Parts: sequence; structure tokens; C-alpha cells
Amino acid sequence: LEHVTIIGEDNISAKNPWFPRHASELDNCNHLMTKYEPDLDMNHPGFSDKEYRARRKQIAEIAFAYKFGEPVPYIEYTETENKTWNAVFTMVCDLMPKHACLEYRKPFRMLQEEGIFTPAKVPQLEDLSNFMKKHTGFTLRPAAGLLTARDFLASLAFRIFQSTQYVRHTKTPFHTPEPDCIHEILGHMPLLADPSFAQFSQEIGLASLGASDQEIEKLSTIFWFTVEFGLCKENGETKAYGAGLLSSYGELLHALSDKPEHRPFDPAKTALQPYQDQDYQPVYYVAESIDDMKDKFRRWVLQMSRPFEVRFNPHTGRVEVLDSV
Ligand code: NLE
Ligand code: FE2
Repeated sequence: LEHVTIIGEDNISAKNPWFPRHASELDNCNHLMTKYEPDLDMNHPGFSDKEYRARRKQIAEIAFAYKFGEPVPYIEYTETENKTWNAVFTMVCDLMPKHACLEYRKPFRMLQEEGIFTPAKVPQLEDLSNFMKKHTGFTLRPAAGLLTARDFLASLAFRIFQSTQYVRHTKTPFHTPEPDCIHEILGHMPLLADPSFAQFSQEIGLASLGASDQEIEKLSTIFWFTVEFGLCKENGETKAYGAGLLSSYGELLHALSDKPEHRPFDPAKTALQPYQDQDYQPVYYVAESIDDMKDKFRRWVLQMSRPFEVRFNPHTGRVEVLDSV
């Protein structure tokens, strides 16, 4: 093994961007993307709905005020919001046994047994955060909307998931192009409570720290075709593990139909695949299994060009930077 030294905060060369070394620094990693917002985008179902826009603002304020270490504030969801949750939850309960992978189905059942997943009410992020913490150490912090890829991926390095807390517009329960808490809760959280998947999520986060813009683009493309829209094989059948599929019964059925193209997951190729985030995907990548996907990803990450390595120290909660050149 080559000689490694831990390098300090000020010692990273100028061409490598700043990145958080501790989860408390994620208070600075909440930069929002402004596309498909109810205030700005005429195609958003909330664009002409004043009440919806006011509600979004109110919930966004909670995320802007949030500081590391605080519990995620409780939200009293409205009857309309609970009804939208109910519509999606009922469909997912129906489709999940046949179409979701085992790593999803198992925690899903536990969430039902613990009374966190119920048909009547949008679950509280704080309850989900505590649930995941017990199983994988993942916790949540509230996000006001779609974050930049760099900020979103950085939080995963600390096993923190930045989650929106508002609910999609009631006119479009089956699909929304932007994340909302139904997507985060039904799509992401069961899998973040699975130890193997949680580890993969942290690894993709660690790989993003201090990466170039070009590498961030590749990592977020891989994230898109795995964590968001991934399919995998299970006993000879194709199942969904992507959160964007498991929170959207419209797209789930599309993805598993013979309409879109299915290609084998191969990080070098998948990383270069252009995608759009407004409508159902025309192409999906199918992994042999989640573990196989993880292995392939790990091997691919080794060819990234960062001049240093990072590792997460679970005792201090800090990311350490190892100078390996
Ligand atoms: N299309 C997903 C849904 O409707 O739940 C959200 C995707 C967010 C990237
Ligand atoms: Fe997502």
C-alpha cells in the first residue's frame, strides 16, 4: 500500500470544490434547482392554484429554517393532502407484492406493522427518520425542493437523506416530475432501511465529495438509473427498486410493460445515458441484483479521477480525506 496522510481542511487544491466534512455542514448544502416549480412553470398543476402555492411556501419555510441536529418539524397535513397520499398508498400496496424487489417489500411490511405506513395519513418524516436510524443509521433532514445534485449526493455520504415535505398536487396522484414527500416516503425510505441498499447510497455519496462537475453529472446519471428508476432481476422476473417507480404507479406499470427499452446495467454506459425528468423514461437499466449493481458500481468508481480518497469515520461522524498521490 502506498503512503497515505490525512490532509487538512485548507489543503485541497483549488480545482477541487469545497465539500462538507461533517453532517452539520450540510446546513450549507441546500441549494435549490429552479425548474418545474408551481410559481414558475405554467405546466405545473399548482401554477394556477393559489392555495397550493401558499401551502408550498409555508412548508418550504420549515426547510429553510432547519438546522442540523433538530428533529424534523411535525406537519399537520390537510384532508386533501391525506387523500392524495391515500390514493398513491393504496395503489402501491396493490402493485408492490408483485412488482417491487424484496429489499423494498421487507421494510415496507415493517413500516406497516409499526403503524408508520397507514392508508389514512401522510407519515411524518421524523417517524421515518427514527425508523431508518434503527435499521441503517440513515436519518432525514427537510429540503425545500429539488436540490442540486452536488448538495443532494453530499448528504448521502453522511447517511443523511434530504427529503421534501410538501405533497404533490391532488390533480396528479399517479405521477409528478418533481420530488414530493410521497415520492420520498414511498419510493426511497423503505430501501434506505435496507442495510445493503443504504450502504450503496452512502458510497455514491462519498464518491461525489470533491468530484468535478463532469463526474457529478455521471454520478447523478447513475443515481437516476439506479436509485430513482432502477429495475432488477429476482428469480427470473423483472422487479422495480427505483424510488421514482415505486412512488408513481403510472410509471411503474409503464416501466414493466413492453413499451420502454430494457438494457443491462453497466455503469460505464449508464453514466453517459442522457435522460429527461419531465415524463416517463424511454429506457431503463436492469441489474442482475442489487448486490451485483453495487459491485459493478464499486469497480467503476475506482476509475474516477479524484486526487484523494475519502472515508467516513463512523466514530466521529466525519469524512476523512486521504491524500493518495
Ligand atoms: N415521478 C415520481 C413520482 O411521481 O412519484 C417522482 C420522481 C422524482 C425524481
Ligand atoms: Fe428521488
